[in-house]
Amino acid sequence: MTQGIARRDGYRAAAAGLAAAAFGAGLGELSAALFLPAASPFAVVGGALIDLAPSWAKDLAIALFDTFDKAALLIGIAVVLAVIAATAGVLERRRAGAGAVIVGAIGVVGAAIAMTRTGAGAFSWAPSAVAAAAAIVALRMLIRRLRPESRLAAPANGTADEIDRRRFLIWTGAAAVVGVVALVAANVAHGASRSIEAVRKALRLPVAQSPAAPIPAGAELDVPGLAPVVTPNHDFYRIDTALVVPQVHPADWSLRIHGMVDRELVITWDELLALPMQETDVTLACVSNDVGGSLIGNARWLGHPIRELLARAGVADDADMVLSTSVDGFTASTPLEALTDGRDALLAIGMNGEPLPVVHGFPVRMVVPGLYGYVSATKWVTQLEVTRFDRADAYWTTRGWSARGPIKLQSRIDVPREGRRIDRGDTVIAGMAWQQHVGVDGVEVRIDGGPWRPATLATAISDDTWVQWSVPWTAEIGSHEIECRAVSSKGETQTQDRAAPAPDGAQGWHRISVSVA
Ligand SMILES: Nc1nc2c(c(=O)[nH]1)N[C@H]1C(S)=C(S)[C@@H](COP(=O)(O)O)O[C@H]1N2
Ligand SMILES: [Mo]
Repeated sequence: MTQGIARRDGYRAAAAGLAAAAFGAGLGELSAALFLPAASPFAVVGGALIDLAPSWAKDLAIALFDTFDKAALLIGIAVVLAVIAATAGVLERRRAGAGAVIVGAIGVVGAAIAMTRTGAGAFSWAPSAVAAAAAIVALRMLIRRLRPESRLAAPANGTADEIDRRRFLIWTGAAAVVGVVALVAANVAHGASRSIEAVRKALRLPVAQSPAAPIPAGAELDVPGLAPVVTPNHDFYRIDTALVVPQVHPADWSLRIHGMVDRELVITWDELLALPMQETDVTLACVSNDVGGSLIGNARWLGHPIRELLARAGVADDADMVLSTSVDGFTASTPLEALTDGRDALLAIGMNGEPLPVVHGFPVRMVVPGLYGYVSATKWVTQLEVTRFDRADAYWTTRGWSARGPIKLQSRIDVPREGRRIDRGDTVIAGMAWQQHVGVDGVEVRIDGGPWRPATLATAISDDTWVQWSVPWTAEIGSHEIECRAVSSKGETQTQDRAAPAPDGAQGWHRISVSVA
């Protein structure tokens, strides 16, 4: 009998731990959402984990969860917290204060991490402290009702015991409900900070002084299943380390250009808008994009050439790199040459005719043709430091990726889809090819290791964009392997040698299997 009660009380203690944790997490998140959005305990811990995670873990997360990698991370944190909270509940029942110490330690860790994050303020520790304090109070209050002493003190009849347990359940349930409601409210409050979205929507972009030519008529082959040559903003891949998307008000935004320059420069949003704007089509690709992958997209960007700003600041002769910094601490190392050699490297404010979407860097980001995003496409950019590769390292460089990231020649088969069953007879094979700022001269396709056949290239928008290609195929019954390879404008043929994305981009031929029936 006593044993049974003990076991049941063990479960109840674990439940109390969970409820106390929900209560604390809810109040902590709510206080953050209302007063210090950037100091949300979940966000700071998640952000720190992202920054600390080795590259293979990041690759694995992208491979497993794709763009749900961030949701998966938050769920992971919640599960770990739940296990710790349940344990704290059990220990607190055995010994008053034991569970509270564990909860307090978690709070201290959260507060310490919050203080070390980029942009931390004097009170960034506070939401974690609120969370821990609330959880400790709830835990102690709930567990006290389970403690053997209090049970012995109660009259040894079942009715009193029943009432006690019922009260315990009510209070535990109440703590859990308050916690969950607070978490939901925190999310809603956070959503309200989408006021930045409202600011964005109300913005009118300036007219380009040098507009891009219309997309050439022959750029789009109109093959069903083939990626469109201009990627709509809502379909554009998103890669960044930001667990909470930075909400930067244009009025608060400025860009500081400093380092090895003759004169420091600070540009405000209004000053930027007053500068001549240029429109240009650039295909952006992620270095993590595997052969055949989809972490690539093409957009029409509107912005001011970065070389003009660098010229105004006056760059030292021995500088060879620009370290750009985002408001959230992300950094990228861009070879100075790529910003000054005349290519369309932009400080961009527009994407496909709209202000930059918030997830794509609103209000201002960099776009540099010919380089992978991690060394060039800093979103929410606020600083350009002119420096040298032997003096500074960027975010991914310190994590084992190459300091410079020129884009490799690549091609991809979109149609038919890998593993698809298709009907025999006349059909079409189609895909995309790219090597930004070099350009693609041709694509070849072969089936079942046979002879290479030239594909028809669509009209390229420019050397800075990807290009579609297609080739007719009379599919015969059976299973077939299709491969493609591109030839660049420099006459280079895409290498067959396979390489994984790390450290400087994937390479090798895209090969798919289809069965024809
Ligand atoms: N602030 C910030 N900018 C960033 C990143 C980031 O993590 N933080 N990731 C870079 C990487 S790795 C890529 S591939 C591109 C992706 O840009 P997109 O999300 O607009 O497609 O942004 C770059 N700019
Ligand atoms: Mo990337």
